[in-house]
Amino acid sequence: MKKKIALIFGVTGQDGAYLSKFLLKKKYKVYGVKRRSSIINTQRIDDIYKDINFKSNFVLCYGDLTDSFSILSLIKKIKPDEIYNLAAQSHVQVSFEVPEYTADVNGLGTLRILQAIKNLNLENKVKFYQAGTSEMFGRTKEKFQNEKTTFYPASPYGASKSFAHWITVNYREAYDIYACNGILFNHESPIRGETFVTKKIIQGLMRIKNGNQKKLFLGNLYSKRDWGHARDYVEAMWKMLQQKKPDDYVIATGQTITIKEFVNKAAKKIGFKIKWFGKGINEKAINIENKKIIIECRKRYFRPVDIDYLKGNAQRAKKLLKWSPKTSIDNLIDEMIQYEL
Ligand code: NAP
Ligand code: G4F
Repeated sequence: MKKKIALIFGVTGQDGAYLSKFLLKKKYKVYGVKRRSSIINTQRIDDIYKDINFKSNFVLCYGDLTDSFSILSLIKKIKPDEIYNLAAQSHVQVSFEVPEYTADVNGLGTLRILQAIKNLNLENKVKFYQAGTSEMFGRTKEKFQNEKTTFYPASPYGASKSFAHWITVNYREAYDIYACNGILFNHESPIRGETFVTKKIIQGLMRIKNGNQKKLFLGNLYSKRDWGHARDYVEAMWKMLQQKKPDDYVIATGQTITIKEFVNKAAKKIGFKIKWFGKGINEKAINIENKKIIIECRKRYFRPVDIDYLKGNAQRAKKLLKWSPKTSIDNLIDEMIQYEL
């Protein structure tokens, strides 16, 4: 039987690495697109080359979502069965600093892939996955967000992803492309980028424990996030492309906790006894054992506007995709700590 071919944009990222390994286990031939960088940044996927069964089915190519030519020629040459668009300027706070670039990569980049599929007359041959996000719900007042919740993005990132979502729906309806939006809530892992809050907290606390760092500086401690494990979430991406009809699905755990609660859980597991005091920007945590302040807040980590509350309802994915999250928040934190050790 002919091997299925997958093309992954954003292969060097957290999800790109998990998805590549997931598809290789399923015997796909995987082509991963990476952009040019001044230093090699393939750490998350280097282990693929150590696996004799994986390495012959894994090919890295250069491309960039801001470059239509590279997208078009890659799709033309590879003729994939499935395209996963995971590439993005994915940092919400950074999107306030580089809004135009964020819109270009995340919004127009998605359009460029869809238009390449159309220009190459592959509408009936290729399936497309778009990496949507709970950030599109933004400042909604809905207590549980699902596929019907109205978008109210609260950052250039959220707005760019909302464009990507709707252009994916539009190409599906206009040209009959098998195109799906995954609306994924926050998902983390040991290989999460170091400037996202979960990784920053665990890495920071571990360094403090080992005497390699004195303090951890954070921003808003009171926003709530619905955190799952990236390993579980990439399975949902694949499942979306194996259905009879394309559709959009929320992927979430249905549990939500504050950043502060996440810190408390991680600190306890790492062996700290901490006590909080102060308010707002002056809120701090001390290590009870030596009375040293180990966590402080800094203005630079607060966003011009933040999303206070995200909690997803993934009932539809449970019912139709037979998908549900396997990793609890406690197991996720344990795994992230273990990795730092
Ligand atoms: P990530 O770790 O930041 O990975 C993003 C990937 O996109 C990296 O491979 C990055 O390359 C690549 N990229 C950035 N700009 C590019 C460009 N101009 N051309 C080509 N590639 C480019 O993000 P992630 O956590 O794996 O998330 C994967 C996708 O899901 C993203 O689209 C993100 O917005 C979305 N999402 C993530 C979450 C989450 O909680 N993780 C939730 C919902 C949606 P470099 O390695 O060179 O930077
Ligand atoms: O870890 P974060 O930067 O993730 P955020 O903004 O929720 O975005 C992530 O999840 C989205 C899905 O909902 C993805 F689409 C997106 O690509 C990305 O993966 O921040 C989480 C919360 C925010 O409320 C932020 O204000 O943590 C708060 N926070 C507090 N201190 C901090 C910090 N965030 C960061 N990055 N760094 C801090 O020091």
